Amino acid sequence: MRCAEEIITDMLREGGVDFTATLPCDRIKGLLGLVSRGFFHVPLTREEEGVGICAGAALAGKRPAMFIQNSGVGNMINALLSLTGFYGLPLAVFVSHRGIYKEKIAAQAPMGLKLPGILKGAGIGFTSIDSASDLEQVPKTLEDVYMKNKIHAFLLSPALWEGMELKVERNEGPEQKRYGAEFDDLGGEKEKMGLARKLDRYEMLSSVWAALDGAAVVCNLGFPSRELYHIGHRPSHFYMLGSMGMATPIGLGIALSNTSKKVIVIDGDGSLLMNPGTLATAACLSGGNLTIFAVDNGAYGSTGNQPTLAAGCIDLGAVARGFGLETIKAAREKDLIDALEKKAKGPKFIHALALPGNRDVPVIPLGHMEIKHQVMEFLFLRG
Ligand SMILES: Cc1ncc(C[n+]2csc(CCOP(=O)(O)OP(=O)(O)O)c2C)c(N)n1
Repeated sequence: MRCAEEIITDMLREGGVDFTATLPCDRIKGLLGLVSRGFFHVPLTREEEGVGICAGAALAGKRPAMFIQNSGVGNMINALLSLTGFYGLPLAVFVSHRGIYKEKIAAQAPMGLKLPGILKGAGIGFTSIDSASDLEQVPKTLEDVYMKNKIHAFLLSPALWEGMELKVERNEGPEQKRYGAEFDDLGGEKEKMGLARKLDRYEMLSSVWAALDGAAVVCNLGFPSRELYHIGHRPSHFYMLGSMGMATPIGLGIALSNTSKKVIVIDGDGSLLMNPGTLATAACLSGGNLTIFAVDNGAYGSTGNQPTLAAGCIDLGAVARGFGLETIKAAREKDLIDALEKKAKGPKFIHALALPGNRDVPVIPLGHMEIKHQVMEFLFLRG
């Protein structure tokens, strides 16, 4: 029996799709692997960017399709309406519909449950795909998208994949391409300078955990927060449960509002690339109480280690320096701790070079309101 991922990719091929753009979700990593290997593929930094790229591709005569998580639809609405829809360009959007079926992450529910209403309100057509038999609707709808220049979203329920597991490695992400010369390609020098990647995120967070004491810590969503909680909870930790790209903005907001506390943001390369403009705001507005600890593992770790553009093409440290942030590159335990403890006049960006990989730790047992209240109590403490 062909699995759902293979059926979909066959339908794409038959429907003439020749341009794909993806931003990963854990629940469609099998599909993403097939798409990135089988079609012209653009790995995105932000879903909204994909709308623009696909609009350009459609102008150039392509049949574009996007593959994203439903949270990303929230990042796309304006561009979908004022660009794709307005100019009458075709776009098929395959959406991993989270928060509706056997969902472990509560923060997926708000967008997941409201998504059909949001699409309806925006006048965007959609088809809910809950089982293999629903896939029969895809070919005709795809034809409509490209022949009648429509936007259409296919909402892929996690129920679809049940019992139809991809037979090839299910966890296989998109092809591990190298996107250009590796920025830190210093040969043997890298080792001597202590910039060779030796620690994964869990090892890195364990190494610096003690140095986070006393600071308000905003931690990136997914495995970074789960791992930090597992290493050791403090009431000063704001664990993000959703809202990718918001770690540094949240930390910046705290740092601007409470200058008596040190604020440390544990961000990720994928999340920073989704919202790099926040580094400009941080560099220009914040003071020495803000530190951005950017765990650069070159991957969307939490969704299956699909490579980000930081895996060889983008030097995040150089980006941060370009915006005017004091930047320190580090990979070894001692250097990471020294970097955190180093006094700085302005905001500091620690480019923490890590290996990809997640530790299989459980989801955080605290409720979101409990997390909020603990952090607020910590922030209102004097001294
Ligand atoms: C808008 C949006 N798009 C996609 C996702 C799915 N998602 C959750 S975590 C994550 C990866 C984050 O990668 P990175 O910031 O590099 O951190 P890492 O997990 O590698 O430490 C993705 C793509 C999401 N939650 N929100």
